[in-house]
Amino acid sequence: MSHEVLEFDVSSNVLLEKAKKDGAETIWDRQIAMKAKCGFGDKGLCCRICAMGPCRISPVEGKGAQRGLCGATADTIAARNFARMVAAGTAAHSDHARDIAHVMHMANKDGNYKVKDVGKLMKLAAEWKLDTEGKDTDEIAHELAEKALMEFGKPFGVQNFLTRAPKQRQQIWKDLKIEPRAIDREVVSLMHSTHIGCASDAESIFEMSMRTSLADGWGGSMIGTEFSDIMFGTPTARGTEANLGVIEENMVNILLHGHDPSFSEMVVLAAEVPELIQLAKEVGADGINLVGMCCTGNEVTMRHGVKIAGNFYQQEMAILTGALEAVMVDVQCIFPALARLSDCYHTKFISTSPKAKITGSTYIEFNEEHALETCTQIIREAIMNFKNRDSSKVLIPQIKSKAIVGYSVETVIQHLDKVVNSQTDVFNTVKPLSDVIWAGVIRGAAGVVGCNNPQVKHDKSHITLIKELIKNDVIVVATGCAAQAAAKAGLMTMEAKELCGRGLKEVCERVGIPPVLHMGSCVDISRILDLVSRVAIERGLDNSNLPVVGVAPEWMSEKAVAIGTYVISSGIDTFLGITPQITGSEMFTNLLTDKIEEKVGAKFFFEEDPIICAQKIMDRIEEKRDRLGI
Ligand code: XCC
Ligand code: SF4
Repeated sequence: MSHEVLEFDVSSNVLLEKAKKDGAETIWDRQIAMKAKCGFGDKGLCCRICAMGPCRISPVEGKGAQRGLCGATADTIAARNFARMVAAGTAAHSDHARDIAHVMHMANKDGNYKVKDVGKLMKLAAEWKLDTEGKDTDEIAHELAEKALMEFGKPFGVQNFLTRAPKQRQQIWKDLKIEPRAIDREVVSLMHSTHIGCASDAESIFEMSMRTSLADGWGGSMIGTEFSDIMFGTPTARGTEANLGVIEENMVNILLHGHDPSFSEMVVLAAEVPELIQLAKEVGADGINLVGMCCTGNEVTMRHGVKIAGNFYQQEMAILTGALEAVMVDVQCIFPALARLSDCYHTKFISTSPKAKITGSTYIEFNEEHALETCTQIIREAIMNFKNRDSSKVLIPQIKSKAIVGYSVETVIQHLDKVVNSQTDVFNTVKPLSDVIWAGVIRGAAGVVGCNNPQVKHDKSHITLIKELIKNDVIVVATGCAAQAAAKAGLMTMEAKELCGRGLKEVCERVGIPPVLHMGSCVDISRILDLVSRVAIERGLDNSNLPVVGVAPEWMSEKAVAIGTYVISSGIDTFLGITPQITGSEMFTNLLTDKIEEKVGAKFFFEEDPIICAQKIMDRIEEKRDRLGI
């Protein structure tokens, strides 16, 4: 049986036609208006961190300015710009995590936020050496939350979660002096070091960037994931659907977009309130249809199976359908353009976070104390807006795919356990996974992550690359908008095993998993770090010894820069499908794509062609296998 997979996302074509008719502006119009990119910025050679500048370094040596007014070279400027992206990305992931920790600090068995996964709470309490004797669940949650909040500002010591990494990796971090201390401290410290007249040595700036990024991966992001699981439930495998076709004509459609599950979880709860469903029927709809987008979409699909309307690039497309009663957003990856675009339709664009007030939106502040109340109010607004929908302006592309989502590390291990049945010594480990890799049935594993970027055709790099990898018996784990691209393309179904090589296909059949596993949102890349480290530890190796890679085929955000940096700092090669803005410095480019390997055992690869990128990944995986003698 052949399984049909789209090559890129086609749901948008018809909507872009519609946009023209409706007089609505999209990212493509703005891209045309933008004309050519700034050549200096594109190469990382523009510095505007002080008011003597902006200073632009000529990319041609010996021609034009070679130093900024303060004397900063191309190397310094490129490294500083990159470092500041790492700091911003780390800040974004970690500040999100901080909010989750605060929510856990208000856990109350009679309140809005209750501890959902008590087992995971107790495990983490033990891991963090919390004395739980004689304390009830809420008390333990509060104390653990306080410990997590200390991870952001503790004056001494390093991140608690570092001990999850293989011993060898911890030693590398120690030797390089890049063990991340308090999260806020790393961000602040990097901002300090990149201030005018501070660090100019590009290599040292990058080392500090690695330390800051590790505060993201093994700090903020890991706290975000673990504490979300405790509060909202650890994801388990479940079915869902993905793409704009999940928007339904006869329903009150509400799009959830953003990142923080403490908001989206409450919206999910509120959407189930019987009076609200009744109200939706009273206004003539069949019910309430909650659909997700970007990482918030991943959070709620992993835990509730909420359908996925699309990824980053589709946020405007969803509104163009004319069938959304409301778009509810919190933080990150929300186009400011959505405000103007919503005005072309009846859609209410509702911002909720004091951290992300958006010009032209309706602002209804979400506050954890009155969480359910606020979400109920917002949903009510959406329902009351149904009558304003202009049916002549509705066009929903009937495209969607089924998908299985919800692969937390716990769920992956559970699935593996099923196939090795009752061999108690391997129970609850990743041994079956490492066994199939060692046996060569699976050649390796790839984490495919990240955004969409108009520099490439929507989802094409994601899909092409993933298909090549599974064809070559590389199992794929995915998060973020890459995961949504895979879901929309039908790659997260059992049928997708037909696209795999013989070995991976057999594993999928025996374990009962699709070849591409949805591991969650972008903070959930911490799940991938955890899984890889478990395999390494189980074999007595370091992450850098394993035939595993990270790939961000269509990345665009500062968060992605932080991620790529902590992934290589964790010993895992990272392939970027979009070249970062650093190529104006040959020295810094060489450092990232070559020299850094001597220090951390991994490096960056820049490759924009997904087919060639897949080949390079396979070469690297086979190289690692050879070195292991497997
Ligand atoms: Fe944002 Fe997290 Fe990128 Fe998607 S993948 S565009 S960062 S939503 Ni995280
Ligand atoms: Fe120019 Fe130096 Fe100021 Fe940057 S820090 S803008 S290179 S003077």
